[in-house]
Amino acid sequence: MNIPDQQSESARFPARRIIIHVDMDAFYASVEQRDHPELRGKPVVIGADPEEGRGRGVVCTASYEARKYGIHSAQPISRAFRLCPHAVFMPVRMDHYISVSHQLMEIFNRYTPLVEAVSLDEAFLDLTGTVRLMGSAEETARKIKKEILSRQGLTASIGIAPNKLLAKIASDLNKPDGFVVVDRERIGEFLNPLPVRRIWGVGEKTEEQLYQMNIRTVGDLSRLSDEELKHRFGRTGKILKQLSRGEDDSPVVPQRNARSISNEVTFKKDESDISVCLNTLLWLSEKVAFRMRSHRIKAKTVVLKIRDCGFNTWTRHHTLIHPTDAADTIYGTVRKLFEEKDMDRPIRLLGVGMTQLLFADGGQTDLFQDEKKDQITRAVDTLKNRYGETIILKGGLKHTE
Ligand code: TTP
Ligand code: MG
Repeated sequence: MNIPDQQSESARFPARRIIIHVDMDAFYASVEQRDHPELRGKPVVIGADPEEGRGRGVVCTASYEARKYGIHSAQPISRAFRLCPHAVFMPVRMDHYISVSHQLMEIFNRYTPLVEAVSLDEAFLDLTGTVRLMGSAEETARKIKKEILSRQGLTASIGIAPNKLLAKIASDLNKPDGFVVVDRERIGEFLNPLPVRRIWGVGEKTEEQLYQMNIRTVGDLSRLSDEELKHRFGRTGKILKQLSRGEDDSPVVPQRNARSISNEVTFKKDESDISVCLNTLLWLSEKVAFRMRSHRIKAKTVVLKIRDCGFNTWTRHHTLIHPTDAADTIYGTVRKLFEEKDMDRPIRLLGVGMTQLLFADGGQTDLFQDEKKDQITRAVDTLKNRYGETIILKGGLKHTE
């Protein structure tokens, strides 16, 4: 093993950025509990109709009370029903959640123009430039949390850190209603004890490999020698090391500067249930559409990405006559593309994206702008290509039954 790098942490994080990651707690379920006070404190499951245990389709989310029974996102609804038949099962009111999301994003935008909506209930905010005007980032983050509660009656978990990677890990650490600050001088102290799984890109398979090497924590990983990492993981080893040291210089990109918008998920176990796949495509379409609408963007080209269990990857495009930001149009198109593909092997990954972005006000984004693909995106892509694991979603689509 290598002796840990002696370079001081502030030297490794030179640009003093302050990023926060806000993630709403049990989002759809919390909105329902807010709107229906009689549901507060009760197990609430949002998703497909359980039909007394015979229902097809999946759980979108579950209140924290329901999670105690083992219910979680992307679980077959029939399984959720078996786990807790007395839970309150409710359908998805997507339009409603979208309008709540827009109001949340409005709150964020009042604090900084650098807001990157990652999904309906999640955003990165770059607060670096706001300190002089608004006081410490911690104060600002607390104000945001308070404002979300007072205006929307909802709780959020927030992570504050010198970069996106650490902010995202932090927001997830103390859910629900979490507030975790990562001190730039104590990044090692923060990261080292965490299970290695907390690192972006480390999914079940990499975790297994690392366990075999007796690597359990992020600290263990960061102490592995470069040679060993290279030997075991090839080029990805270097990236793993950077991530394990909490290094990430990717910027917070407001959607207006993006060239395409996409969301994807990797199933924890390869999926052959078509209804689960279609449900996931619907959810991904909703996410993409939401991101477009919140930034007043429309787009013409719909992209479907599929990876099967053998790591064969296909992308299929369809260009619409009119630009859209409507989830049902996007879903209708990807669904068709999906059905045309005739999959004969279980699916590992699904992605939905839109390219040829147009601003709703008529302007076109600079599609050819030579925007350097940021380091973390490359890192995560490389890991995904190599290991195909759950990366985007902290909880991932857990098909563990
Ligand atoms: P998440 O932020 O992953 O989950 P959450 O907000 O419900 O719970 P928490 O963050 O406290 O762990 O997703 C946000 C919303 O996206 C969620 O409320 C429902 C929806 N969703 C799906 O529809 N399908 C899924 O598989 C997942 C993971 C989320
Ligand atoms: Mg959430």
